[in-house]
Amino acid sequence: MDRTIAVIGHVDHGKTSLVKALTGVETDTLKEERERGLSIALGFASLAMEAGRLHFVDAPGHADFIQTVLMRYCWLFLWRMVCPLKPSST
Ligand SMILES: Nc1nc2c(ncn2[C@@H]2O[C@H](COP(=O)(O)OP(=O)(O)OP(=O)(O)O)[C@@H](O)[C@H]2O)c(=O)[nH]1
Ligand SMILES: [Mg+2]
Repeated sequence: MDRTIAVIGHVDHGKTSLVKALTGVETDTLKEERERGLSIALGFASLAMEAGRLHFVDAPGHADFIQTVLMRYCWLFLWRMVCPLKPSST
């Protein structure tokens, strides 16, 4: 079964580095993120496990981006709520 883990924490505390160490994926993909060494947008990565995939949502930690984080997490939460309600194909 797939699981999603939100990686949230204080700015510059190693969230993106942790996700990269676990998955090999650099989630800071924007030019501005690389230039500043600071996450600006949500980043996504996943890891294949025996029991399914672990998905990581890497959030920016800087206070200036908290609104972006909350908005995007709300959308992700709603999406997770709505998708299981899709009618079956039978
Ligand atoms: N010494 C040390 N430095 C680390 C470690 N993990 C990350 N860093 C360094 O800390 C800095 C910030 O790492 P990031 O992974 O970008 O931190 P972040 O929490 O994703 O930062 P934001 O997304 O901007 O909040 C980088 O320069 C990393 O190289 C660690 O375990 N030890
Ligand atoms: Mg980061």
